[in-house]
Amino acid sequence: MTLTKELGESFQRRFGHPAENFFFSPGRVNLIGEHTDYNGGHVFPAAISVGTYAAVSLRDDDEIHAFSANFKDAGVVNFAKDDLELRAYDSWVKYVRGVISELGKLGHEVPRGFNLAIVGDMPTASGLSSSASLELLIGVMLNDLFDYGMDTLSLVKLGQAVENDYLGLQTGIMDQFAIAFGQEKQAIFLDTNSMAYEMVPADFGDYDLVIMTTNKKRELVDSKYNERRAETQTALEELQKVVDINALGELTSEEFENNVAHISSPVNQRRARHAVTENERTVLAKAALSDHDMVRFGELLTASHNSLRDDYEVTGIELDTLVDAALAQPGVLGARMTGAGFGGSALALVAKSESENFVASVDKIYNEKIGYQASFLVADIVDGTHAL
Ligand code: GAF
Repeated sequence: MTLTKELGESFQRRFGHPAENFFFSPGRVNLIGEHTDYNGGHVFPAAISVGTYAAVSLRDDDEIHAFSANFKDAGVVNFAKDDLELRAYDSWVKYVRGVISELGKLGHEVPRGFNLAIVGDMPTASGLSSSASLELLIGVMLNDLFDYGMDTLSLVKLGQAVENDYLGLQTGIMDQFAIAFGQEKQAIFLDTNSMAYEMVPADFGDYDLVIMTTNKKRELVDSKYNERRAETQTALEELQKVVDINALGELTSEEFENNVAHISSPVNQRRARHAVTENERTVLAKAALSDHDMVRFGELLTASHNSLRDDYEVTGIELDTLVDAALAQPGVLGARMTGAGFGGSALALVAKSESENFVASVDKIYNEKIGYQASFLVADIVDGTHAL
């Protein structure tokens, strides 16, 4: 049975009538360009087939009744449509409140209540952006149901505002952008400085893009993320005293090395070096993928991981184990962590003929070293958030 059918049945059981509308919102994988989106650099993500689904029907009152098949124990959560305060115990419902709250700031009212059931098929804490997936799912759904007439970029910014303003996480725009603008079999090459973007065929030739999820419990990711953001911001402010730039992404690595001594902390020097070199690698990787030069593309993926491990320090033993194990397998051209890091997922470019053996071997090495299993999936690149 498909997940949409299952969701429809679950909706009917919970609410006693069929759902009127269905929506799907993908997750995202970032090919390369990590921690560059809040440093005015390039990113190169794509929307993937695992994500979140919603089934919805309008109510005649002002209540929202919400159920998630992934949080069955919470049952149906009921709240008034203007009860939008963030609560510590809220789990996934905070994204519904957050989207409605941010819509309100834009002058978009939710005129009546609704019954909502959702389900997601991403591995938990996978770092494949279940939160941005959910923000876009709810945003696109309400835009559709209540005819706000918001365009895709406004919906992207709405999702980011939920993170930045409602939840207090200083995330960049990459995840929401990839999830909303995604197109089947295309990666999105986005310049976060100018917001210009280009679709690039995500054609890996004889290779699969394998996503490897650590299954590490999510902890401290948000505070460490905000800390990294502050470190690169401090480095930028010191550099701005001597070079005329708005963002680290405007520097070549040569210009950076000529001026690095103006960054007072050695740690912040490394953080900024990552932002600058990662931006360059992303531009080169886009050219390599466009030229079908998989060997070069793979080398850049691995170089990105090394920089995230050594200069940005956002990998950790779980991600490093997956990447090292992946690189030791036959037919692997490159591997790197993807997303914010500190757990979550990594990706590897693996010869299709070796994919099965690859999963078995990496799974074994990871389990032996870390003590629990990783999960694996071959990325399928799909369209952005839409009605079904
Ligand atoms: C998280 C953030 F949400 C993105 O904006 C981005 O900064 C990413 O980490 C790191 O590249 O997914």
